[in-house]
Amino acid sequence: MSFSLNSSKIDFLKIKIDEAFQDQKPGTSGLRKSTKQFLSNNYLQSFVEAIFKTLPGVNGGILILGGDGRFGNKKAIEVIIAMAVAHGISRIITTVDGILSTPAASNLIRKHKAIGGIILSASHNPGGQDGDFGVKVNGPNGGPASESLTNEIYSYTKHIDSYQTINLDALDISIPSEILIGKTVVEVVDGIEDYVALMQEIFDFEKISCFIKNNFPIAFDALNAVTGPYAKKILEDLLGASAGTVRNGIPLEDFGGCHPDPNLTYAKDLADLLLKSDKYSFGAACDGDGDRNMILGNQCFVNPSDSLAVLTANANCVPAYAKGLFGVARSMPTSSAVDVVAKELGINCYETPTGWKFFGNLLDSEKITLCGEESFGTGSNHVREKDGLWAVLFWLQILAEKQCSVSDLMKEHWSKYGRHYYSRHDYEEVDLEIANNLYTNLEARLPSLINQNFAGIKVCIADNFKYQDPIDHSLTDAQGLRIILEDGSRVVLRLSGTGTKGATLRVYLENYVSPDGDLAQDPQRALSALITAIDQLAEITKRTGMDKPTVIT
Ligand code: VG1
Ligand code: CO
Repeated sequence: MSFSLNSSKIDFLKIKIDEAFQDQKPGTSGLRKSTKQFLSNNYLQSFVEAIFKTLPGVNGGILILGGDGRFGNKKAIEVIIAMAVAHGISRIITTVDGILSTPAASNLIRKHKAIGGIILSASHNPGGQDGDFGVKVNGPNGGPASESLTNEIYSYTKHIDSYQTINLDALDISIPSEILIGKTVVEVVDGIEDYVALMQEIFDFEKISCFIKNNFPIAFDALNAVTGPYAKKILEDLLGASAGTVRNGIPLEDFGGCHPDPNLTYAKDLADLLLKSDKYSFGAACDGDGDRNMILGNQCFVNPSDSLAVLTANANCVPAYAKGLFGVARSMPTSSAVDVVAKELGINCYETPTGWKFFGNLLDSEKITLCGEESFGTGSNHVREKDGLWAVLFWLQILAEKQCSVSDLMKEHWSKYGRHYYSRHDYEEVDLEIANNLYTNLEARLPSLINQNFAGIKVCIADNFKYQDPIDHSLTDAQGLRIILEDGSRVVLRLSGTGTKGATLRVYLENYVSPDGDLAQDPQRALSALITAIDQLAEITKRTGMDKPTVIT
């Protein structure tokens, strides 16, 4: 269907911004603030103006636009369409009802050779009027904007005083259509189809389908966020999982009050189903915008760092990766479980700072095929974002190929490669000043730790992680405090770049046990000496007043 608006009706407007718009530096993954802040003082418009003034190729270019359906999604789409028209974008591709997961957006950017995309999401942060909103900017490779583009956007926001837009009536984006506004075409596409087709190119759907239909019951929790419609199509309609497999499958503006973060704390209902009952053999959940995944088996939680290692070790089970992998990469705080597998496979393993944008150059230059982060993110060169449902299908494909359970696969993996006991302790909503002091105090003490004992073992490295991109040689520093011990165990401490209330302090703990050691310990017990040592050294309990973390993964 095609609708046309009379272009003579268009008034181009230059709106003055009254209030200074400063300090809007996007964090690890775009700009995230409270929904209320985004609604105030042309806040969204100011940031979008900075994007359109900075992103290369805006005049005459193609832009992908959509979001995770949270409160403000549709309104923001209208605001951005009006501004995109005023800035001379030739084609805006958005989706029915504006529903578009982050990996699906990445795919559309690549498929349509767009100049980039704007994804409206605060990812795993809660939504609704009292929750958070966010704007992620992706570049032409489909991945999160590079450090340099992010810095340029930030610089522009510092002196912005007006934005350009047009008067635009409410648009109907509830069905696929083409709408002409002046010289700009707004194309509304089904956001699900292209993504599903991509998954069908990568995996053997028939094999997965036979496997799950043969007494392998699965449960998927979309947490009332963006993956519901994708998961229903893939798991229930195409793979034949029983109706009701997808829980909380309709995207809601406030995610039904859920915190759409797939971990043991915020996806507890699903975790209980898998860990406390024998009803299901496999369970998975994704986050608000569909790029994260949590994998569970019956009585078995898969640590995300282990997940990356298992995918790497078994990539030959998946048609798209059967010919081998270029290499792999993990973010620095992610455990070294994948390093051991890469070594065995004879491929390179890269260590990058936290955030998917650091994988972009490695993927583009075919240095790596798979990559992942400890924060429930795994992905491959099929797009330039982490991809939750892709990881779910990858796991199901491996299990179908090997005809085994999740816990059997984990046991087999550890008995071959050894086990990297791993945990992340998050302290949320810490007073900003307290958190900053704790961090700088620890950083100042790092040099004196070298060759000293920490948890009874000698410290080899104690520093703040720096990274030089192997492709463009750009330098990124201050990416997290590391204490690495002689036996390879380590503690990492970072301050989050995605929280919106106070500071979030993340403590990452890792300890390796070789195949002949005790592989069946409780991770918190296996890591207890490191937990105590870092608490004493960094004075976490004393300074924050919190006697335990908010979230333990
Ligand atoms: C967190 C994770 C990081 C991830 C980022 C974006 O960042 O730790 O690994 O890349 O979120 O994920 P931070 O700075 O809060 O630790 V998503 O799903 O929010 O796009
Ligand atoms: Co996300």
